[in-house]
Order: sequence, then structure tokens, then C-alpha cells
Amino acid sequence: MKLTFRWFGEGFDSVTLGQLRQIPGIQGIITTLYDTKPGEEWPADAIAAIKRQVEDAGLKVLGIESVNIHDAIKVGAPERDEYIENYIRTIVKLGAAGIPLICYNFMPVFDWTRSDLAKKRPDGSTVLAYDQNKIDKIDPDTMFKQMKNSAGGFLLPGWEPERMAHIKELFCLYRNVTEETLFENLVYFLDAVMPACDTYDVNMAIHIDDPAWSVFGLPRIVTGKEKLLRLLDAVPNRRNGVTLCTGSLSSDPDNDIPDIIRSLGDRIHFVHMRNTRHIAPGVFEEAAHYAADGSLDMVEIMQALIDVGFEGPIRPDHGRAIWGEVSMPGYGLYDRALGSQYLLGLYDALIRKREQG
Ligand SMILES: [Mn+2]
Repeated sequence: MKLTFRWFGEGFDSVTLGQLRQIPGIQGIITTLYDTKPGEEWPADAIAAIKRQVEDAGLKVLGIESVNIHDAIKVGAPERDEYIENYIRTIVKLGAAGIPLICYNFMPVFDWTRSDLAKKRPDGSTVLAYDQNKIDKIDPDTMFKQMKNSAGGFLLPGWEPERMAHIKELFCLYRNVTEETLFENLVYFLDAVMPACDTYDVNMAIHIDDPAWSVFGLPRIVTGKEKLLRLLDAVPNRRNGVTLCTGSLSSDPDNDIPDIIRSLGDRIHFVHMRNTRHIAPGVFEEAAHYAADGSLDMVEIMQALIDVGFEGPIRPDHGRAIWGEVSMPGYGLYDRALGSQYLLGLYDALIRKREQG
């Protein structure tokens, strides 16, 4: 597997490429054009510029997270074909630039959701946390304002203020969208983009919904093993694959992550590794990557990835905020760097054990 880090680009990320370059074992960067909007065709010169910037720092762009999907595609609106054409042109340009992976999600209206972006832990660190009881007491507009106000001035991925300004209209768009229609619209989109993915060797890797259940009554369809397998069957092209996010899957403790990894096998194109602490049904908080700090069996998860022969990019996912670092919530340097070394340690030890038979 190839150790990577997510980097939001200069001006958006508190972490520099120079800092990432010094993390032992790092092989590449997962980045994006953070100032593009969902539905927009990406300019080739901007792709070339960010690629050059990463390469000048001695690293390589191993994937994009994310190329966001316009709501018209998700709801199946008449203008979706024009946005899909834009998406295809972006795939073509990324593929032509030698970037082999696109991570995306198909969650209605907003991306990942938390009730607290800085929950204090006993050791003084803070983490992202989710409590369904708190979410049940507020409306989406209030949640967006809370997220924005506690993000420390950073722009949160998937929470573009331009879109969120129209949150009520967005909810109206999804009024008649059931899980089934959302699924059909996802299949329609994937069928349309697969030929470009084949021609340009680009893998599409859908991220798990976070949390892995319906929020504010909106449908969510990428939540567990059966739904993932159904999606892979519906579009059997191997370019249609998954971003296996352990943290998002773990929001539902019924998800047996090692079993899901073994079921998906080589359709896993990208891995997000993080640990969470399950507190009660619908209530969890994020934890350090170290297994004993949370509820996930990180050793068994790594073993499963080795067993299925996973060789793609993997990255530490959200970290705790520690040592007074100021960063985008979940995306500081320090705790993700610590987590990455734990992941490499697990990997080296398990590979050595396998070699020794
Ligand atoms: Mn993730």
C-alpha cells in the first residue's frame, strides 16, 4: 500500500507540502482544486499547476479527493447530462495528467456531519464527535451555522457556503428522492463516466456516507456491506470501486469492517484509516489511530487489507487536535502524522509475520 496524505492546497490547508514530505514512508498526496464548485469542468492548467507544485515538493499526486458531484446528478434533474459531461471532461483531463483516482461521495445536500467539531477529551485533545440526540433537536440550517462557526475560519470540505446559502431549496430538490431513485441516479452517473475511466485509467472510488444512516430524512445509500455490493454489481466495471473509510463505516457498529474488506476485495481503490470510539447507538467520537484508543480493531482491519492484496493509496483520516495546533478540524499535521506511523508499524509487522509463514 502507498501511504498518502490529504492536502487541500495552498491557502486552504494549514499544513505545507514541505512538512508532509518529511513524514517517514509518505509516497503521495491526495488533493483537489478546492476553489472549484460542484458541476464545474476543471481547467487543465489548474490541474497541471497543482501537479507541478506537488512534484516540486518531491511528492506525487496519487488521487483527487474530491471531484464533487452536482445535486442535479444526484436528484436526476433534466440538466444532469450537461453536468455529467463536465465531470467526464474533468476525468479525461485528470487521467491525461496521470492522476489515477477520484474519490467522491453521493450524499444529498451536505457531506460528512458532526454535532461537535472540538469535543474535549480527558487528555486535553479535541476530536470531532456526533450525537444523534443533538442533531434531532436542530434543523439543517442551524447545523450548518454551528459547523461554520466552529471551523476556526477554515472552509470545510463538502460544506461550500455558496451551496449552503440555499439549503432550504436544496432540501426541496430532494423532496421526492427516495433511496431507490438516488441509487438509480448513481448508477446512471457511473454508467456514463465508465468509458472515460477505462480510456484514461482512472478509478472512481465512492466514499462511505458519514454517518452511515439517514440524516434530516435525506436518503443515504452507501452505508454498509449489502448496499456496497449491490452498487458494485449494478456497475460491474472494475473502475467502479470504493473508498473504504473505516471511520465512516464504524459509525454503525453493525458494520463488520474486516468482513466488508474481504467482501469488496479488489474493488477497494482507496483506504481512509481512522479509529472511532462508540459511545451509544447514534453517538460516537473520533479517536487516535492507535487501536486501544477507540473501538476499532485496527490490527485486524490492516490484516484484512493485506489479505485482499490491497496495494493502492491509503491515508490516515481525521486526527485529534493536539499540541495546540490550529488547523481545519480533523486535518492537523501532528495527530495524522502520528497515526500514519502507527499504520506503517502495523503493516510492516503483519507483512513480516506473513513472510515468516
Ligand atoms: Mn473518510
